[in-house]
Amino acid sequence: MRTQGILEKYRDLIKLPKHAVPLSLCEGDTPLIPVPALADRLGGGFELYVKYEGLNPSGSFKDRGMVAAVSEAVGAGAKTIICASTGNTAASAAAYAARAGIRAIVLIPGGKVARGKLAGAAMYGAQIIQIDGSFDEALKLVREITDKMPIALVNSLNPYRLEGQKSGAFELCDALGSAPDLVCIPVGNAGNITAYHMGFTQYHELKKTGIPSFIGVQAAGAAPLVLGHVVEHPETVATAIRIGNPARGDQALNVIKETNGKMLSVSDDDILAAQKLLAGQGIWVEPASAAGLAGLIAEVNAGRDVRGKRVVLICTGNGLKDPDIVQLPEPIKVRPDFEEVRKILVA
Ligand code: AN7
Repeated sequence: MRTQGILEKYRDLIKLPKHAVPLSLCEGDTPLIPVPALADRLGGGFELYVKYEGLNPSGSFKDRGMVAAVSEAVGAGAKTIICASTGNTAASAAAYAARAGIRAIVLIPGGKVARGKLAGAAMYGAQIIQIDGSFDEALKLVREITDKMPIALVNSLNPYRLEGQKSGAFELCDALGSAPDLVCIPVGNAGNITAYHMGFTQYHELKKTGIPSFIGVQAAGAAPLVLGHVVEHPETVATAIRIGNPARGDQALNVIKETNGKMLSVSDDDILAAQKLLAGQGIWVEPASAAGLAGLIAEVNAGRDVRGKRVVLICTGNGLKDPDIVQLPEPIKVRPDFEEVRKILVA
């Protein structure tokens, strides 16, 4: 049973100021699930794992960084935190603000925020403000607000977000005995890929665990880091990564360069197909979280040799976050009668 969170578990490795307060929803320590059937579909001969981050307390990877950011903010005296969000950051900020007894304000882009995320933010008690604009505009606004008002910013521009987030890399090294060879990760605002690289680098300096290559994956309609320019009107079914001007884009590109990795984009159809493949293994993730697998498939199809390697897909958010993406079949309706149901089962 998990009885402590990442701040306690990795207290010697996560660098927070002295004023940071204890805070935990027992986040982290998420499953690393082997998916050999998917590896076989890709030609086999390698190890493939899903790091199932959707099993964090608020249902996404964001909890790792958020617990650190809120711990620091509260210790510094903050009574209110704010973030711009495509949904998961909002739910996570709201959860940890509730836990710490402070106020959370979340700015979301107009439309297209998945219902499970908004429901979470509302349930945890955050004030939700929808702006008539994009995530990128919301983030700009949040920067201005936190410059001018006594409100703490908890987007991943906040360095403590990365401090907590890097714990995912520690867990991978602990579980596998050393770093995997390749990490496939969806990229939106680029905080997560930056943090994982920080984590692997820190662990390697301490324990010689190695540093993996990174495949960063964006949605084709929101792929500024692949295109090399800001995308004014990002569009993708993977609304979590509907971001046209990533705050940590340059750092993400550095990670790719340093680790001999690749930043690529995949179509919405490929993302949804990858989501179905994962669900076929019993692992239901939200669309953005399937982008890593879609990217790996694209790379293997393009000739990347992964034989003999250990590959990890970072599946960032739970499928329950975005129920509306699922096309529900019309249920078959019957009277509660054995014969009627039997006829359907043998048809
Ligand atoms: C499921 O919640 O940006 O590259 O505001 O929710 O670190 O931004 C979400 C991002 C991947 C991309 N997968 O991570 C937000 C937000 C899921 C996400 C990403 C997000 P970053």
